[in-house]
Amino acid sequence: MGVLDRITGPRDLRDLSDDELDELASEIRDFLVRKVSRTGGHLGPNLGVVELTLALHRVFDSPKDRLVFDTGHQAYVHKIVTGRAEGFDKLRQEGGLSGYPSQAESDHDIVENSHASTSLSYADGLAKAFAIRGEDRHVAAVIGDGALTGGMAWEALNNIAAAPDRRVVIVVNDNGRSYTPTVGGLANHLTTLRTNPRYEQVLDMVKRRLNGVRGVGPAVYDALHAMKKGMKDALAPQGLFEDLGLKYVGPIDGHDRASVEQALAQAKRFNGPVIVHVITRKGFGYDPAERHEADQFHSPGAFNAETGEENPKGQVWTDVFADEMVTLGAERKDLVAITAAMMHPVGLHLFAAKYPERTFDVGIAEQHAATSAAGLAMGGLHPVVAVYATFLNRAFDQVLMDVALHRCGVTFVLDRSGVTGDDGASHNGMWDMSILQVVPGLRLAAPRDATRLRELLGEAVQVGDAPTVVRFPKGPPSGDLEPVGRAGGCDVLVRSGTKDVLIVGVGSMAATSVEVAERLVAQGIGATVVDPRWVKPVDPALVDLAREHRLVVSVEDNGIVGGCGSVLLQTLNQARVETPVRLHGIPQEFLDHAKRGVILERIGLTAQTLARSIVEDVTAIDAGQPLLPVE
Ligand SMILES: Cc1ncc(C[n+]2csc(CCOP(=O)(O)OP(=O)(O)O)c2C)c(N)n1
Repeated sequence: MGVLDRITGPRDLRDLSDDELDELASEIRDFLVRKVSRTGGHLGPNLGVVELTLALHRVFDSPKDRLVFDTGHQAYVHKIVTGRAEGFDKLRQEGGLSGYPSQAESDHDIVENSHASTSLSYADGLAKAFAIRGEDRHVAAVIGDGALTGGMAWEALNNIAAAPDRRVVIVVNDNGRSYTPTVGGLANHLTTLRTNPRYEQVLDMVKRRLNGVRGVGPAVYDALHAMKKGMKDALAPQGLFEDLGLKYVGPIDGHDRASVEQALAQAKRFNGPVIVHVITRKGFGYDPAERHEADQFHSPGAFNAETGEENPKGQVWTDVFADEMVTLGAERKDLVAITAAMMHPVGLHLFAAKYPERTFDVGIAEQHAATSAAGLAMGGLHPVVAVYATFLNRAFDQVLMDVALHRCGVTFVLDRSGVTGDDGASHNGMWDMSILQVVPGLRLAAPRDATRLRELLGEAVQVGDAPTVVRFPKGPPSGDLEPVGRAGGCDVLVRSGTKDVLIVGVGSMAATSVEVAERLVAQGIGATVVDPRWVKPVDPALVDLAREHRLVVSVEDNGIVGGCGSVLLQTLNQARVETPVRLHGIPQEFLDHAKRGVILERIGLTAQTLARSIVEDVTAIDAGQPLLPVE
């Protein structure tokens, strides 16, 4: 029986000897590699925080004290020591453990939103609440150097620092990387802290040397001491944190558990806001991860645990975008690319390799990315901002007021739109087509296949006086679907039989809609399928087509509220088109994690379920009855 088998909760960690704790750390690393190799998941970040997490749970008394993990992708070790090791067989799968903290799973989890840079704000609020309620509880927030580049983290620091009695321990888990190395002034500052000799040591050395010179030394030392702050800044400019009024402890070797524990205990005793700067290595202890240049196994799919080789994926949407950006970059010298700390995941690495001077990694700063893009556009360039769809939510006001109001030609490329699945509620890209509908002048394209992605991206970057958006899902595109005709700017994909049903298939749902049509036609129902290509603004051709059919059906991989279908319905209403309209999309809920296909099945976005529902609607229309309500 290993040490890990004896751990049922954090209390069990308290009685372990140093040797047992070392053994436990090693068992946890083996466990992580073994389990994540089968399911895929956030490996590198978790291998880096094994000692840190053990130390946190030995110093703080969770769940009385609150541990908040920023982003939450590095909470696997926390899950293991809080009694959830068995759940790792079904990590990120339907009914299994979430890849992030989850209130439903454990009292030890509180913050489960995996959008970055929020932990310090939650911690600030929790500490205020404990103080007002007179509860003797501490809060420790773990934030990576990547998440610390996000604006919200600095808004929180500004507040936390203003309350010297607020009991918040901020652990900066500094591994120098987001996916790729963290960039920017803050990253440079952390590097300086990391690599410079600690100023106390240097001061000691100066003191020893000067005191050795009789008559001169002490006076000079006193003068020096008076200038301590200036001296300190010159040697190791940690002024950044201290000038904010935050106590700084560090840098600490994050793989030396005893040192981390000592620093955390000291910080806890301080009873005020303290930054504990811990240096860790992403992927620590697993050679293939440590050597993995692109992202040190930040979030691999399933892989061979012996060799570290990832299972082959085939071409995904991101690859098509990556390739097309290089082509467009050659044609358009004014094209610039922006990533918010996700160069490889959004596919800008190829463009960056070719045009480094035209590529900007702005850190985990989607808001800044959008407004900075507006500035670039005002300066005469055409920026392409590539982010995951769900993270654009952060920058809604910037898209609306800074880009659209100023009529800036900026193209937003939204990868991982629609149902993404494995990463749970916060990662589904199901909000963009609703929130962006309200932005005046914005044009939004949803390509159905690889050829249309290239085509629509090319069209988008031609628009110089308004924001454009191109959104596509996770995974591989379906094979190219050639049109049989054109209606306005829409591609007609199927025109079969009488004009009974008009199906408007948005983006990846176009392929599903074609399958639906085949099923309808097999049952003697005539069907037309169109892919609008540009879903915003609504193409007037759709209004004419809707008028000619007996039922209009929209199918989209986006929240049903305020999405494309809903705007189409509104447009038809305003045009006084009386054809009944049925909307299909993602129910407006926070969807639990599971594979994309499983979720699409569950929410009825499959050809079989859609066809069944349409047949029911057509039957009702034939019988002169109203359409049945949605279940
Ligand atoms: C708002 C937002 N943008 C982007 C991401 C995607 N993302 C997840 S983890 C990560 C890097 C985090 O780096 P860091 O905080 O240093 O943690 P590490 O993985 O290095 O431990 C990014 C960019 C996110 N979760 N939230």
